[in-house]
Amino acid sequence: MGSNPTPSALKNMPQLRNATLVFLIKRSGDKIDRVCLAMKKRGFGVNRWNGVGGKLNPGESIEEAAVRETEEEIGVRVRDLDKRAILEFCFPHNPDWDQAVHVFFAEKWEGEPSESEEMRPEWFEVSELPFSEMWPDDEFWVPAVMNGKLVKAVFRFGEGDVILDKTVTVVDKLLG
Ligand code: 6U4
Repeated sequence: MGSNPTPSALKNMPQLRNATLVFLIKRSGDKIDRVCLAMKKRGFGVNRWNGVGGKLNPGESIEEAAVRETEEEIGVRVRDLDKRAILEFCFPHNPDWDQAVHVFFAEKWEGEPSESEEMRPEWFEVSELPFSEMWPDDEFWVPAVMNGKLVKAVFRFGEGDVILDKTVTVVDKLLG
């Protein structure tokens, strides 16, 4: 009895809610040289520069949510989405915040990034990203993604968004 703990351990694994994160990018030749970040004006991640995105609506695919959130938050309609990372964020002190974030580049869009009630967009040189005003995990995966790598990562946060532990892996393929 109780010799194999795996099934109950698996049963207790939380199903992470999906969320999206989209970076509009501009290239110079092959290299990304500019990226659009947006200052979060309210709610989760307030006062941080971030990509745009958010939670899925019922029945929506991850890609549909990425397109909708980008339009709602900075007023542009993206025409392409290229998945570059899957990040799992866990907050043991507040599991309601746990999420799997699907990160995309967009290189084609209609409209110009413009401010909404939720976000204020701005273009940054990739060499001058404002990491001290971004989520603290960003410095551990954003540079690799901007260099063309595909990344899978898991971050566990404590109170005050302190990183308790992390695993960041460059992968050949992103599944899921
Ligand atoms: P509401 O305000 O309910 O409409 P919504 O825009 O759907 O919210 P929100 O604001 O919870 O969703 O979205 C969270 C956003 O923050 C997503 O784009 C993912 C991103 N995000 C969450 N944790 C992050 C982290 N640790 N590092 C990071 N981005 C993170 O770079």
